[in-house]
Amino acid sequence: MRVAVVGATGMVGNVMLQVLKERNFNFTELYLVASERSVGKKVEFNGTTYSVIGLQDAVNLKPDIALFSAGGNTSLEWAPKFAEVGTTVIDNSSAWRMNPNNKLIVPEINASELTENDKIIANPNCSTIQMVMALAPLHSKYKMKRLVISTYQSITGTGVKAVQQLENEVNGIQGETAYPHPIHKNALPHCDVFEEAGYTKEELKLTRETHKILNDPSIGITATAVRIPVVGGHSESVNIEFENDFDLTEVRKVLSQTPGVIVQDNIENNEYPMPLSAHGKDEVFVGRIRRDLSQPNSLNLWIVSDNLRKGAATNAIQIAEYLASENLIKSPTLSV
Ligand code: 2RA
Repeated sequence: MRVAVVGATGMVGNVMLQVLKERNFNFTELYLVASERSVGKKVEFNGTTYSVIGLQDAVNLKPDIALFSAGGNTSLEWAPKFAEVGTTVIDNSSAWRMNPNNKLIVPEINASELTENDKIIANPNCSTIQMVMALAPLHSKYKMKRLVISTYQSITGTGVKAVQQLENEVNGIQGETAYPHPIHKNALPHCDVFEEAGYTKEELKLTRETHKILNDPSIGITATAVRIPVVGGHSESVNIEFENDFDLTEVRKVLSQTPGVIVQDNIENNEYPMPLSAHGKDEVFVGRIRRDLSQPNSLNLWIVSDNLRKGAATNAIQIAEYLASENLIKSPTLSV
């Protein structure tokens, strides 16, 4: 299996390489791909020194799979070029997520939708992935009617510039900024850009992507996405109103039995999910499981996960693993 990592020098690209190694992903060739300014850069990976190549060279090599995390514009321009030569693209940007011709996949939920004809597959937004991982099994059992979501998102979701801004502010250094305000000792209700009706793109992603992944546009969803000065992962407070009542013990059991989800909920011992403990792990952690006493059939959850791993790199690689295990990757014909 010939694999290209497009955006290999970026934050998610680096985590993709780490996860490929951890999961012993079975590749015969690995191509590290980045923008022209990084071409030729040497990258050490798993005991081998790789030289970063450009996008057109990568297309010409016709990899079986291209894992993209290079921004929406690069995906829009280059994913079709890879697909044209027969490469299967798994894209971490928002470029293809809401396109009706492209699948939006969290393997534990809807990998079965995939066929060998899917050549550009969208990886959902990190805050969506961790939320639907916990909500999908509950939706199947109790049918969700409405969600009220508040997120508390890691600055790593914005990228290196944001991490640098926080470091500079902590150390009292003036420097480039990723946010319109200080992030140190602060909370910004502003993730991505403002769009319609006063919602940010991040908040609308939670609504639109959840509808697509669960294939149920009837669920009422409203979100407030907040950026906070942490680096370990995204946290989410989710209030769920179900069509039907539920048993709290059964809710815990359903979550505990969901692959990829770990229940951390023992308030007597101050045990609940936190970004610090979720950092570097692939699971989605759920705690503070409790009934909403203000209205019937309603539940509160606290959901935490490493946004660079299950929220991005690991989910994308799990899609690739599924495609490989189901023989859904038609290798491009290489010119002899
Ligand atoms: C963020 N989910 O956290 C978005 C993109 N990674 O900024």
